[in-house]
Amino acid sequence: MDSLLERLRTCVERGKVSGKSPHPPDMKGQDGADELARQALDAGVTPQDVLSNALIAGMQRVGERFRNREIFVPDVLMSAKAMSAAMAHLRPYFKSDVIKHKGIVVMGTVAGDLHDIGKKLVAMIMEGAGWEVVDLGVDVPAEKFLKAVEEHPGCAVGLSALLTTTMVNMETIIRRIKAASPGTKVIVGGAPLTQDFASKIGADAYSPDPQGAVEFLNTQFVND
Ligand code: B1M
Repeated sequence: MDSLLERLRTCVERGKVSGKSPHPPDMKGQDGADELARQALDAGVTPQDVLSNALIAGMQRVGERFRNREIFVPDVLMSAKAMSAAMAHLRPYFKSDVIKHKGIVVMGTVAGDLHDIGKKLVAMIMEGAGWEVVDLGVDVPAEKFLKAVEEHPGCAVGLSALLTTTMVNMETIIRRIKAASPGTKVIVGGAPLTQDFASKIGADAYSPDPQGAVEFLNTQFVND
């Protein structure tokens, strides 16, 4: 069991997407993140363990190696692909059996920022908790959030940012959402954020993880 998770973590670290992918050359012919995630779940490993102990742990290592200039952007992209391939197997486990949705959350990675793995993960866990997520994607400007808020009255908004240079864009987006629709609650998250920063930019909530975002939604928005 542990060895399956270790192998899966290595696939994320090394960017080994599937058995068919030729990258990295020294892992050619071996199972990749796609197959190993399936095998781990079939062997009874919990989706949470797969997520925390293989996928997130692997990506954490990728971040460290990237920071130390041991690997470069193309390597990180392959790791992101491997992580996405594995996450596809987790999605059904996080699907909600709540028939009636609790409400709508408009989610997006803010303008200038292309990181979407964390945002997709948060969206998946929100959906699993019974929320309908309207995912606007990455590099989302204020105008697009405003349009979505107008189209989904009563929704909450979730903003994600992974760069210190883009987290500052959250402030403008929040200001414009609040000007157009003062009652709209905005949750922010992403690795460089802090509660202090979130409070300064006028966010209603900050969470370092998906669960905190869901807890906030549940306390604020469950209407019956
Ligand atoms: Co980039 N990148 N990247 N990158 N990248 C980081 C963020 C970095 C920390 C790496 C490093 O230097 N160690 C660094 C930022 C430094 C900084 O700003 N201080 C960095 C950099 C510099 C860059 C580029 C500028 C590199 C370059 O081009 N020279 C460039 C910027 C491109 C752009 O956005 N304009 C860039 C590009 C990329 C790739 C495209 C190659 C790829 C992204 C692919 C993709 O997302 N589809 C990538 C990746 C993969 C990373 C790292 C390695 C991993 C990010 C990730 O997916 N983590 C990252 C280093 C790291 O974080 N360790 C790094 C896994 C994910 C599950 O975690 O996203 O944190 P995370 O989400 C978490 C929480 O933050 C939270 O919950 C999630 C689950 O636990 N959360 C929320 C997130 N959003 C939330 C919202 C909420 C609540 C919680 O409520 C709404």
